[in-house]
Amino acid sequence: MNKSTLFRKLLKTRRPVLLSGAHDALSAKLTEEAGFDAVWVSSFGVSAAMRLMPDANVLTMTEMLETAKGINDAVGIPVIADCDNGYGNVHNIIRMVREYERAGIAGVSIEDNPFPKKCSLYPGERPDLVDADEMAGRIHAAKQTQSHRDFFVIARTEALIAGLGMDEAMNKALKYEAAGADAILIHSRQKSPAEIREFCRRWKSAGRVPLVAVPTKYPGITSKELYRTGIRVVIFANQALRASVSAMQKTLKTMKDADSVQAAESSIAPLSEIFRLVGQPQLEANEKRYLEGFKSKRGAIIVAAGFEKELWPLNEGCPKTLLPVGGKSILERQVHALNRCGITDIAVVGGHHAEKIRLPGVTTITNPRYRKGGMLHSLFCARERMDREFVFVYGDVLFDDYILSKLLKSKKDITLAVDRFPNRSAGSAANRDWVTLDSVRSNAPPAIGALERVASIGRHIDPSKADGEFIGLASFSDRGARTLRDTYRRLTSRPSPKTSRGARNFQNAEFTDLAQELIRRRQNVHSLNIRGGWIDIDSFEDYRKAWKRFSSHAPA
Ligand code: SPV
Ligand code: MG
Repeated sequence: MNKSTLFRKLLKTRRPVLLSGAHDALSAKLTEEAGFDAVWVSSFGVSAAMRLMPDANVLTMTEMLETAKGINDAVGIPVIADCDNGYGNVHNIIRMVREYERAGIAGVSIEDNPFPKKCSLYPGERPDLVDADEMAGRIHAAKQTQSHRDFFVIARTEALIAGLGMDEAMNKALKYEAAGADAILIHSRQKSPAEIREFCRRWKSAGRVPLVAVPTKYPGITSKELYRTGIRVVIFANQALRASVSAMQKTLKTMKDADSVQAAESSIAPLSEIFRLVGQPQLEANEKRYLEGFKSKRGAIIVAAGFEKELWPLNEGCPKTLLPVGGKSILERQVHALNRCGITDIAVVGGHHAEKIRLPGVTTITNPRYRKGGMLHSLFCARERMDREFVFVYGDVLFDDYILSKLLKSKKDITLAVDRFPNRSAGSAANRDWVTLDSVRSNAPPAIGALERVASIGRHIDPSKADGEFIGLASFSDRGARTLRDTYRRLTSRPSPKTSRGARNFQNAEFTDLAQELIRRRQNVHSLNIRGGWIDIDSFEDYRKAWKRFSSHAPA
């Protein structure tokens, strides 16, 4: 419900509507929690607390409005803003009403002080008020400007404080009512509520709109007593501010005297209370809902365990994946590429000099059997990370981002990046992961970016008959990961099982042996067709090529 409407509903109850002054969002929240009906944005309090300024129109309307907005946003109850004299003449009031209403403030109070004003409670202050017609013009302007019919405009008269007497106070109030005021705030600084009672008595027969009072100077009276004399709205304007000053002074002295915070601990709000007030539990909930929920849950496993004699002595003291290529190691380039595609949960399975693999944000898993087992065993050293979708990367392959981002978009359960235009003569053709595809029947050129079913994979394939080469980059959906795990478990739990082709058993197998076994078991394995944009480093010649490529290109 609109807060102005809510405020008007409060006025229909048979009890005083009780407001307490707030100077910031926190004090407003405490006001609401204490059970007050609405918040009074006190010009006295905001000037003092927000800027350490006297209540004398020193703060601008914008500063007051900013605070009122913060207050209004912090609470569900209506907020009535003390807008002093309206910050100028009617032009200022027109803008002010527009801005305050737009901010969701339920109503404003405008007083008949001139601009600039001084707080009427200051000692010796005897304001010269603007004449009643000018003030009536302010109220009329405010009422004409509001867009919601329930926006609430309180006309406040300082006539009693200015010493103009009861008759003049009554005349002014009636004029403001005639100009459209929704309520009259009759202010007094006498020590007794006598003049307020007298005003109420007269108003009963002369006025129609509700009366508002601020019993700062006659504090002995309760809001219920005021209600019985004819006041509908009671404002406890600055007591909360003053309480906070006393509490801070006392605590600061205690801590300073004791030279420790311990002495204050028992008399101050626990940290948990501040956490609660600012909604810290909601912060955690939001984080789970909006941040973690949208973070890529996909992890990556980089297998970099092997020792390749072809590269000796380059890899004598470090794993191949740490060899620098154009200023960054192969592994760093891989990790950065994964990060750029939103994958931050990365594990590297190391073997040969695994202790050297230390990269921020990357978990190192060691395969102590790296000399005996094949690549597959190394991959399954990270089986704990295969309980959800993941990307699998050979530790010696560098690839362009486009390949990875296309692979991540694949909706297939198991997708292998396959170069459809491999250089069949380069390097040792026998040690490469050749692929044949189901669909390749015609002479039509391969569709780059397309997904096709893999018919067979492995080193056993005749390079001249291969449709492409697996580049060492694969993605698995949740289901694909489950299939991979289950199949591996079944194969390795049998005594010395044979792979479909070649490898002595699955303990020593290559990744492609398991992929081939999946195909044999009629599981779908797909290729993502690519053309170039990658390089694997198996020899000095590859390493030299990689250097050439990455010292003249933008980093991969
Ligand atoms: C305020 O709180 O700013 C008021 C009320 O205007 S009083 O200070 O009591 O005048
Ligand atoms: Mg004020």
